[in-house]
Amino acid sequence: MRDLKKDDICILIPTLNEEATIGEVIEGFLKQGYHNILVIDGNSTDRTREIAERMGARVVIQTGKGKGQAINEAFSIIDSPVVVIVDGDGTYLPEEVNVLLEPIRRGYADHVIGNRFANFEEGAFTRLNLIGNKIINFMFRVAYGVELHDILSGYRALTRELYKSVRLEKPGFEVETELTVETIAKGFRIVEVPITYRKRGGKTKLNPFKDGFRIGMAIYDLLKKYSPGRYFYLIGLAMIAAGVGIGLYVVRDWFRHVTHYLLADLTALLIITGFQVIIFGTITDLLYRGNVELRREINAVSREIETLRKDLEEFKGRKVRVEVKERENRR
Ligand SMILES: Nc1nc2c(ncn2[C@@H]2O[C@H](COP(=O)(O)OP(=O)(O)OP(=O)(O)O)[C@@H](O)[C@H]2O)c(=O)[nH]1
Ligand SMILES: [Mg+2]
Repeated sequence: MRDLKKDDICILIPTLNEEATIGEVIEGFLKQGYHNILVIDGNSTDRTREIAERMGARVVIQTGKGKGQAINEAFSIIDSPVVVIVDGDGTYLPEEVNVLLEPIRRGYADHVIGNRFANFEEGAFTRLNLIGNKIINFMFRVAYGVELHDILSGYRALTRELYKSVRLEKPGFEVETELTVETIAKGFRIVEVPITYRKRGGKTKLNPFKDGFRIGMAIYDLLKKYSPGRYFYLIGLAMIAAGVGIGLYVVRDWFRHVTHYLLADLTALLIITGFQVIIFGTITDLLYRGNVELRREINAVSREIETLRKDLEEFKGRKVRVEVKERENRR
């Protein structure tokens, strides 16, 4: 997007009891020249909404519960060409918003994630959160085969084509995972840029065990939906591994002159079925990849059409101006 202006960008801040930091976050973005700010609040019981309104942000109370529901609802309200999502807890720097927007400005990304691991203050991650984040990112890379390192970051930028087409179904802290998976599955382009991560002001809303488990389950759940090939590979491999395990036991006892007929049958069954499931996975994977490839092509064509449309409008505008000038000169 060559001609992205600051008012074309909506700064979206989900909040739940962030009175300690929401003021400085909004002020930071105003200082950078971003005045289009939407705070979507989860019915805070402190002064969050009052402070946000006083600072000139638009404040909406979400109709449901959870960060995911809040962001989903905000996506239906917003219509700006680009949205920047940022937490209201003061952990991200408004000064770095331009770093985040650069790949979209240059036109090589539809979704930019701010990678917190590039530069984080001591104490910004608790030890548990750091380990949890690393495990989840590792799981994600293995499951989806995409080289991303901070899929749970709360600082990201998305284009309208993307945020209007993603389907978010999970209500809570799985939202970042879902956004990332939806982007990949729908053939949009995602990149990471290095950002700074600071220690939080106010109280955390995240339960590392409960939410960590939910995020792990979301990665698995979405895999079934969006990368079925890998899902079947895992099942097939597990069956073959079980078959080989039982088979080794059968063979060992056979050398000791004990024959397990039923277990031998089970070994064969598990290994053969395992291979069949893998073959089935390969076919599913081919279909899936073809689908994503097609979507990617469609997205590229849509972008091309949009650029041509803008060029045409510009050309028409110039032509009209020339004609008006010619008419004036004739008079
Ligand atoms: N609207 C809305 N916002 C929420 C809700 N839960 C959390 N948030 C906001 O979402 C942002 C992220 O929540 P955090 O508690 O900071 O979670 P986190 O960033 O993963 O974890 P820490 O910063 O390490 O505590 C914050 O701005 C919260 O106020 C919710 O139910 N509704
Ligand atoms: Mg936070």
